[in-house]
Amino acid sequence: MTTLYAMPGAGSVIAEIMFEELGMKANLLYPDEAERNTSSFRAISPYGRIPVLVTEQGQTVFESLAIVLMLLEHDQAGRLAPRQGSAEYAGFLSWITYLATTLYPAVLRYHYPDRYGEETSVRKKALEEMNRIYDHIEAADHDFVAGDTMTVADYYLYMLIDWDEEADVNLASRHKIHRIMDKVGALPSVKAVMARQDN
Ligand SMILES: N[C@@H](CCC(=O)N[C@@H](CS)C(=O)NCC(=O)O)C(=O)O
Repeated sequence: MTTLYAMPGAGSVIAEIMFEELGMKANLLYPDEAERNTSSFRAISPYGRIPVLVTEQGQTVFESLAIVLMLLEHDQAGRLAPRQGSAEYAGFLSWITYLATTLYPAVLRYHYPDRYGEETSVRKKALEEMNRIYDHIEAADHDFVAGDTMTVADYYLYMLIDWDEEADVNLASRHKIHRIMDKVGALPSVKAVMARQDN
């Protein structure tokens, strides 16, 4: 069976939502900080970070974006993303990569400012960057994050915004993102996954 190394309310949420959407059974493991610092865990996740996926074939995948792309191989019906090679695929790949490589790190800097420098200024700049990225998403000429249909990129944004402690203020005038959050949050898969997180 597929295994996911997870943490409640962490980057493993996106994989959990995909399992639900794809009807995949998975074994969820919750390593504590000490376990995440062991050499055996560091061998599968260099920074000791969550999430890590271990496929049925025993392949190990770290980094949430890599896990999303790996799990999309199980989406035979193409419900969660445009098919590779389609006209929409380039946009999908660009936007989900943008979230994973810009917004996710900004949210991490907001939550763990001490890792990056002087806390107040790191946090302030992280928040500014989060808002800049929200602006880019809001201004893009399509209804959802990566195009005119909902994709796993919208679920990914939902996960990141769930960690934004100032989301009420930050999203107040961003009606498109607000609407996307409402639609994603209403999905039974998302409701089920969020209900079992501890945050
Ligand atoms: N770029 C990584 C970031 C993963 C990450 O930072 N995960 C956090 C949880 S959301 C974590 O493991 N934090 C524990 C730590 O850094 O010690 C990804 O997309 O998977």
